[in-house]
Amino acid sequence: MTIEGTHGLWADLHQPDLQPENSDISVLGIPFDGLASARPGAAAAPKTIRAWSRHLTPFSEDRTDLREITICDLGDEVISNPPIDFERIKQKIAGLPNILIALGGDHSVSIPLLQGLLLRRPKMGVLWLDAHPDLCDSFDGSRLSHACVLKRALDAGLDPSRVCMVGLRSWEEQEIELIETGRLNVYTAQQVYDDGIKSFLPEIIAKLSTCDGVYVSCDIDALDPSIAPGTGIPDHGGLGMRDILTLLRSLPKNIDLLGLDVVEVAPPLDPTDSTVFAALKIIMEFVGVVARRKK
Ligand SMILES: [Mn+2]
Repeated sequence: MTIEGTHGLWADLHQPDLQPENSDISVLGIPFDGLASARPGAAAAPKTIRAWSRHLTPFSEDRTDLREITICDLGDEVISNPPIDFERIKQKIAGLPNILIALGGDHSVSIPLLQGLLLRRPKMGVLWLDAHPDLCDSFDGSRLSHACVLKRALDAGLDPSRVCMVGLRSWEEQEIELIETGRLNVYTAQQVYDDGIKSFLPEIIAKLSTCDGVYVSCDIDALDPSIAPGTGIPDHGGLGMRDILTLLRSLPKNIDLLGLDVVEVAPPLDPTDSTVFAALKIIMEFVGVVARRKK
């Protein structure tokens, strides 16, 4: 697919001569859906998300000029042998000098991202936006499945009390004990609907403020499927877009932002491309948060 844009890549924020060392944000695509348990399609996301990024303006909702920010798009990491390729990505992320925006892929691609960031920031916090906790030790015969992502991060040393999970609403039996007794901070989609995201912000911010950096992992299925239907396992009763944007916008300056991934966007499953635009909304408003901090 070729989409002619009215702007350049990443709404003009990408420039070809940039390196991670002299830019604010690095973008990395990981077009891989080989560890999704149902309905692949997320491998097509990086290409489609980038293509439509050329149609966005360089302003966030509150009219922050995003051109304060430079984005270095590093292109795609190809996965042909997950254990080997994940190790390479982990090392690359561990050495990254700026803020990461990663484009999945199924959620398994976040395994090396989280592991790599933990090498840099052992007391890292994670804001986990997802319908699912991904706490299975093994799933479908694989310990690298997209259902095992957070479990692998805990194994790598991520402190569960530094994890805030928002939007949860679907559980495997093997995950329930960790959810109920594992010191993770859980805010279900039902709680957010009943009490509003703002009622949980003070607690979430307090937890994340004790960390030496915060990473946001956003499975697009955190959103309700009426907003983002193009994903492998849609689960109804999900978050609204405003819930996620309010969360991102509320992260205070004293929280060092390490990056964001947006995963499980499956363009072939959504002929309207609404799911791709939902991903872009989250990405560009995250850029807005970074831009406001730079002022
Ligand atoms: Mn999920």
